[in-house]
Amino acid sequence: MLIKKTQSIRENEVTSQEDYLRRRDFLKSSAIAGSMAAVGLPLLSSCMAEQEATAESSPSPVSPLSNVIPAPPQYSIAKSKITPEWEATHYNNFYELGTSKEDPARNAHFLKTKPWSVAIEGEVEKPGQVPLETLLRPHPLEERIYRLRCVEAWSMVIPWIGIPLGQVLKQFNPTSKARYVAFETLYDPKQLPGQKTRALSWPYREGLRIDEAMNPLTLLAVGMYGNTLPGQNGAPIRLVVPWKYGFKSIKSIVKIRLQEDQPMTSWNDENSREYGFYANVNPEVSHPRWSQARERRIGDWTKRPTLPFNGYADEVAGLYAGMDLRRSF
Ligand SMILES: Nc1nc2c(c(=O)[nH]1)N[C@H]1C(S)=C(S)[C@@H](COP(=O)(O)O)O[C@H]1N2
Ligand SMILES: [Mo]
Repeated sequence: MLIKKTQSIRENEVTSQEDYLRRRDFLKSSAIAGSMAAVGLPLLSSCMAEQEATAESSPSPVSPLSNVIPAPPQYSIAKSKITPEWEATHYNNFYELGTSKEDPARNAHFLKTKPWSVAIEGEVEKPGQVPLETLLRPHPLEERIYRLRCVEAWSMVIPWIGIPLGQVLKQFNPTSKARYVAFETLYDPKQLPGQKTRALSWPYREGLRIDEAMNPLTLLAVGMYGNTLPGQNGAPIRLVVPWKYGFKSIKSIVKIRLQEDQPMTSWNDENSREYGFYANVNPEVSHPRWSQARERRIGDWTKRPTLPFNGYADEVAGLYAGMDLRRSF
């Protein structure tokens, strides 16, 4: 039942990041005129099928998180409005684990998340390679129920568990030159077999301005629905920036670099006309290939209007005072 529903949503979707890549790769491979050297999605499915045969296909285990501070009232929501856990963990974008929505859950078992450490580099007084447990230890875990709006015009409501990114960054004493924060996903094609293809330039990279990073809404999530993150959702630690399109919320982070210059980011590098550095949810700025005025909440049958800053304007609109949000999209 649920599977059927998810698939029908997918068919009705606007042309997505996924379709864009498929089309781009089709163009690439036809340019190579039948050569088997064509890179991209066909290759991805065959190399994954090969691995599938040898690896055991149990889902990556999650464990319950305790002592979590419940979501404050402004981020609480009626339980019935939360996206069913099954949907949030089986309809994913994580191109390192495949480019269809079903691939990440299927391939998550390749990703090993213990041990895990995160490098904190650049404009900080106390840089270091920090084991995940050490990074988390000083901070209480908090629940935050946030809307997630993908640039492909679908959305969910997800109860995350994590720590505000700002609290974590402060531990390392950022210098006055720290104007931006750059993030990187793990690069290891054995664990993230999608990296054997050129779907994007790896590792996946994202970035925020320092004030965006310090905003209390910005979360480093380590769990969802009361448990640790499943691999497909970016285990063991990922970013959640609820007022921006989903692609800013980078998964499976191994490096955080504070720096003076605006960082290069994967989707912006892939196609800067379609995916901006800021990527604030904005119903008034269309994607070049579709409108962003409405969205399909996963599980709903009808579309709903998309809200400016995904409904978080009171908290974040001030960060962009004086900026032209059509040009800096
Ligand atoms: N490393 C990495 N992070 C990523 C992606 C990805 O492909 N790779 N996809 C992004 C996109 S497009 C979205 S919408 C969200 C989806 O998060 P979810 O699958 O947990 O809902 O993850 C983002 N983070
Ligand atoms: Mo997305």
